[in-house]
Amino acid sequence: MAPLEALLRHHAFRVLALAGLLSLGLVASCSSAPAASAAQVAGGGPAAPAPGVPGTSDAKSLRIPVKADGQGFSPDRIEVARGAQVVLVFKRTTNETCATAVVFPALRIERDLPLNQEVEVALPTGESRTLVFQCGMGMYRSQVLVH
Ligand SMILES: [Cu+2]
Repeated sequence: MAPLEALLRHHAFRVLALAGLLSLGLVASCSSAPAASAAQVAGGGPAAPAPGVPGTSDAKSLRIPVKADGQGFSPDRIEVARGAQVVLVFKRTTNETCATAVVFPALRIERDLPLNQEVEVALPTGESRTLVFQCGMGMYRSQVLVH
């Protein structure tokens, strides 16, 4: 199957799935996400650092791995404490996804995600807000809650 064709099919499916969710009013519900994909990370608490990954950022920063694959980004919901030094470490693990880049619209950050390469994005956590990140076309959406 041609990659473009796969992408188009993927997006067509996502549109249908999103339309279905919208009609059910489930979009805003946490329970619509697979339980395993949600993560809560408290600043200063036991983090989930990627073992064996050489730290290129400040040792005190919280490094949160985010996987990009055929299901989109996981975890798709991340909570961090306001004021914490947070670095999201993205890694795309398959070509069977359109999440070949990650975009933070509110931050005007856009990064390519080369296959199997870690890409770090430091987050501003000075104010309480929800930071959405998504694939280049905005079909996969995840969020970071700063509070
Ligand atoms: Cu997409």
